[in-house]
Amino acid sequence: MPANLPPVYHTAEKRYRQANSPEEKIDALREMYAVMPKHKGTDKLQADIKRKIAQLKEQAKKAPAARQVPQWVIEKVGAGQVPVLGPPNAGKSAIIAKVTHADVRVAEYPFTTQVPVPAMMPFENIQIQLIDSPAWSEEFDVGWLPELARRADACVLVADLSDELADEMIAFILDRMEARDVVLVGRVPDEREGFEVCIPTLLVGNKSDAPGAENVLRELEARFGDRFPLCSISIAQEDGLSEFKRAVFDVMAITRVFTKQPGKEADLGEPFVLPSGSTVHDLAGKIHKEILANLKYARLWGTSGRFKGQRVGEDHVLADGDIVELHTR
Ligand SMILES: Nc1nc2c(ncn2[C@@H]2O[C@H](COP(=O)(O)OP(=O)(O)O)[C@@H](O)[C@H]2O)c(=O)[nH]1
Ligand SMILES: [Mg+2]
Repeated sequence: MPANLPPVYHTAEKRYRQANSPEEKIDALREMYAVMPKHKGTDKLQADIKRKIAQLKEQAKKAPAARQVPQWVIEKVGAGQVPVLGPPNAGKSAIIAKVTHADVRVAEYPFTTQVPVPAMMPFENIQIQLIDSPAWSEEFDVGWLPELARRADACVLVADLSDELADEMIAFILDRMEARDVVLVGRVPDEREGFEVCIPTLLVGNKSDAPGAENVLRELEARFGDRFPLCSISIAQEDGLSEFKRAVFDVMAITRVFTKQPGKEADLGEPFVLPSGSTVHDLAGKIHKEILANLKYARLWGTSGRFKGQRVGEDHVLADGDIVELHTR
C-alpha cells in the first residue's frame, strides 16, 4: 500500500539525512513520526522510525557530548539556507555583496573566501540565508563543500561567463558532489531511492557583460539546460538581479502562507514558510500540535481557493500567498 507521505514528512526526512549528530537525527525522526499519517500503509515505517530512534539514543549515550561543530555547519535562519557555490572568480562573493548587505570580500585574485560566510537576502516578505563559499576547482579541493551542500535547502551554482571553460568547471563540481552522494538538480524528484541527497539548484551565469559571454551561456544552456533552471546576470552592470532573486525563491520550492483569527484581519507580517505541496494539515502541524489534533476545517482566501472564505478540509493543498483561518473543535 502506498504510504502517501506529505511534503512535511519529506522535509523532515531530508533533515534526518542531513543531520550531523545523533541528537539532530533523533529530532528529525521524531518530526517524521509526528507528521506521518498513521495507517496500515505506514505500519512498517512507523516501526522502523521507532527502532532508529532507540538505536540513536543508545549511540548518543555512548558518544560523549564534547563534539566540535564543524565549520561548515551554519545555523539556519530565515526561509532557507542556500550556499552559493562555484569555481574561483565566478563572482560568488560579488553576488552576495550585491543582494545582501553583507561585507564579503570580492577580489581580483581567486580563493579569497576560505570559510563559509552567511548573509541574508531579503526577498519580498522573507529573508533567504545565502552562504558565501570557498571556490572549488581541481587545483583547490574543498573537501567539506559537499557537506555544506548536503545540509542546504537549495544551492546556487555560479558559472563564470567570461571563462570559455565555464561548463567544464561546473561539470567538475557536479561530479565531485555526486562522488559524495550529493546530487544537485533543478527539481527534486518526488520518489527517490538510495542514499543520495538531492538538492534543488539554480545555475547562474555571471558576468553577462564580458566579451563572449553569450557563447558561454549558450554552451551552458546546451549542456545543463535540461537539468537546472538557468539565469544570466551581471553584477558589474546590475543586470538581472531581480530575476535572480525570484529564481532563487522559485528553486527553493516553498509556499508562503498567512494565518488569520476568525473575525479579525489577517496577519500579513511574516508568513509561515512550508514546502510546496503542503496542506492545511501540514500548516496546522507547523503552528501547534494542539491545533493539529483539534483541527476541524479551514477557511481560505487566496489563489488556491475558488472564492473568498471558502471552507476547505485538512487535505487542501495551499498555494503561495494563501491566507488561512484554522477552525478547531
Ligand atoms: N566583468 C565582470 N566582472 C565581475 C562581475 N562580477 C564579479 N566580477 C569580478 O570578478 C572577480 C571575482 O569576483 P569574486 O566575487 O571575488 O569571485 P568569487 O571568487 O567567486 O567570490 C572580481 O574582480 C569582480 O570584480 C561581473 O558581473 N562582470
Ligand atoms: Mg569569494
